[in-house]
Amino acid sequence: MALLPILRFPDPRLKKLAAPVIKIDNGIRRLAADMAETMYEAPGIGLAATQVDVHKRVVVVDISEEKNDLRVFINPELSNSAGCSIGEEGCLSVPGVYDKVERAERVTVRYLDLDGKPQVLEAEGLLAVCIQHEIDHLNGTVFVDHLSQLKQTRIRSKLAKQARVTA
Ligand code: GNR
Ligand code: NI
Repeated sequence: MALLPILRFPDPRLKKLAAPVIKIDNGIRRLAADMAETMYEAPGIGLAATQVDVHKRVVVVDISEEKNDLRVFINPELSNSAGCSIGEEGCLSVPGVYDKVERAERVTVRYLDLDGKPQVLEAEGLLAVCIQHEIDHLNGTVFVDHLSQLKQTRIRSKLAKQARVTA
């Protein structure tokens, strides 16, 4: 197992479109395990492969309090969404920034599990939000992209300042 470095906004690599996984081999299983370790250590409730500079459609999520309910989504797709809810989001690639984003309230997600078996999940609440946030990453979108241009400019300067202090 290994901790992977997480890309920080506005790194242009966060804008890459991730490619579907064609074969679930040991490399993909290793990637999912390393992503889970990285997510738990951060700590966060989700992580997309894009954030660790691997441009493949792999996501890990664990929204449980006890951190004992790891979900791995390979090639996740929203097949249905309903309702709308606005909630505060954060992102491991945009540390220290939290803002409201509008999302579907309920989603149906189709994906492959680590055995390559097709699965369907109906999600709502935080799980639904997290899955939408992670699929956005696979498509090169960060939650900041949903905010106004003014907020995006402020976030860029806040992160640039942070980077100078930590350098
Ligand atoms: O840890 C995370 N928390 C979170 C809170 C509200 C909405 C979305 C998230 S996902 C985030 C981890 C992350 O950056 N995943 O890409
Ligand atoms: Ni994120």
